[in-house]
Amino acid sequence: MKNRILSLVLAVVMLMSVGSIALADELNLAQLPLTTEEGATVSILGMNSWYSTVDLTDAPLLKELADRAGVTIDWTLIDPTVYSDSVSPMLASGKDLPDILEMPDLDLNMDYIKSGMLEPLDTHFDLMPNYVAFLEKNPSIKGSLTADDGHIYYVPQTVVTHSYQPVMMYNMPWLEKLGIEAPTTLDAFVEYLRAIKANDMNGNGDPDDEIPMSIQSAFLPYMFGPAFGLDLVSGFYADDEGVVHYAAYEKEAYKAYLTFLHGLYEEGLLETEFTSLNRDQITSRCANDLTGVTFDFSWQMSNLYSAQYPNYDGTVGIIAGAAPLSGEHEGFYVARNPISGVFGINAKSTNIELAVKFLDYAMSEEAQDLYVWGLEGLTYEVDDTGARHYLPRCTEDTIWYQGLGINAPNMPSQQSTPATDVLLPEWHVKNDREFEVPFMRDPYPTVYSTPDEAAITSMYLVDIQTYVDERAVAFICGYADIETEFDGYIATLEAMQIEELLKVRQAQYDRFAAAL
Ligand SMILES: [Ca+2]
Ligand SMILES: [Ca+2]
Repeated sequence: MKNRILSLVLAVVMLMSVGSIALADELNLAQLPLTTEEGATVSILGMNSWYSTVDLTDAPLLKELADRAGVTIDWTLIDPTVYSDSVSPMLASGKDLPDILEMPDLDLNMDYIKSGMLEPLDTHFDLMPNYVAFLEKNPSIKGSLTADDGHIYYVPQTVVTHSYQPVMMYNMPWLEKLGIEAPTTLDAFVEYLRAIKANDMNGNGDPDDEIPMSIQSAFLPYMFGPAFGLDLVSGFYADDEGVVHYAAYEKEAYKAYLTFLHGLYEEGLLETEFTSLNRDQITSRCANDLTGVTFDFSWQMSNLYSAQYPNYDGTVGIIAGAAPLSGEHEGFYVARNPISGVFGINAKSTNIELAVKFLDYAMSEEAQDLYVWGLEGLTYEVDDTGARHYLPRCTEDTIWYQGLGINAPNMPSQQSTPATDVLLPEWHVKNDREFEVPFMRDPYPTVYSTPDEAAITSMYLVDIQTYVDERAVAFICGYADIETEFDGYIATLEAMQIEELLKVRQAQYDRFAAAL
């Protein structure tokens, strides 16, 4: 399930790979150029473009960035699809590494940090005004990036967290036909599914060809967990008092969640083959007007699902988002953690000061503006009201556009909501602000593990997750009986050392909270 979610997230990151927007006249904290030394060079190890036919070595926007900084960049760029496999051995050998390193992962077990290969950036914060300002504006990112020794070793690349995340999506014409609003409670939701079953919603004369609900099984926890007060997406989560829980080990609430889903399954409202349903099948159901509700990354509602309907004209959503479902608990959506990548500085570099300054400049508002918008006249124009518009070539000539270095996968670029908005129809943007963003709740944060914590986690967590996933399907489908076997399930989790893991997560959460 984890891998599935990860690949979904990745797909969306790629679709939405747009960085932060900024006003051109925003205060620029870096003193430019960063150096007046002739021939100054900064070497960088980073990801090349996600487009296999694009090489970012001479990308004009990144060249522009380097020119303003007064440096030449010596790139080592590697295909993102093999980045981890290629870079990990290079980092392990530690020989002849560039000054700035885009890491192969978030280093959550601090393997690279503890190896001593990275310069502690906070010891250079007097040279990093842009990054210091960023951390002040983003305390939870600061909390995530503060290692257990109190130092900060990385600069982040970030993604949008609260907009365009996984949400409920309804067949709006069907709701209208039934004369009802989008359900906001579990009870009203079940009534909606029953009405679909009972009626010929698509008007083809067959009352039985509709499939009430089309949900990929990985999204069931997103969709129904919150109504029971559970963040099953994060798995571990902290309550308002800062106490960490494991959602699938919440005796009352998780049992109620499973009982509800088993009821849907028994009534034929959750389809028999729900574990194998995929996005292509859901898309095809939309094309044939066969289904009443789905749950997916918001991104899909306009460009994928609504677009399947012949009468969709881009102005009104056919498959459109709505508020989350509430039960005994107020519904919410689970947002995403912001950090998608990290950059560090090679502690053995002979060029640390300039590398620090350049990495800081690469985080500046000015640099972010360049990654997102490019340059006036090249990628965008400004209208009479001062608003920016991308030039037609940006959407017509993808390879040229990507080749500019837009959204910079090899830089600490910050994805932003406004820059994503411009790629979506107006109704979808409104939908996001009205029905999606207000209900987002932060997931369990990204937190470093100490080596001891990492050892405990790797010893127990995978087995626990596998067991939980397998039992969830068994309880929902009725292969296991909730009334007689749920207590045994809880006892098994205890035997699998769930309490030890909770202690680890609690200690990590406490460090995160203290670093805020
Ligand atoms: Ca029907
Ligand atoms: Ca029908």
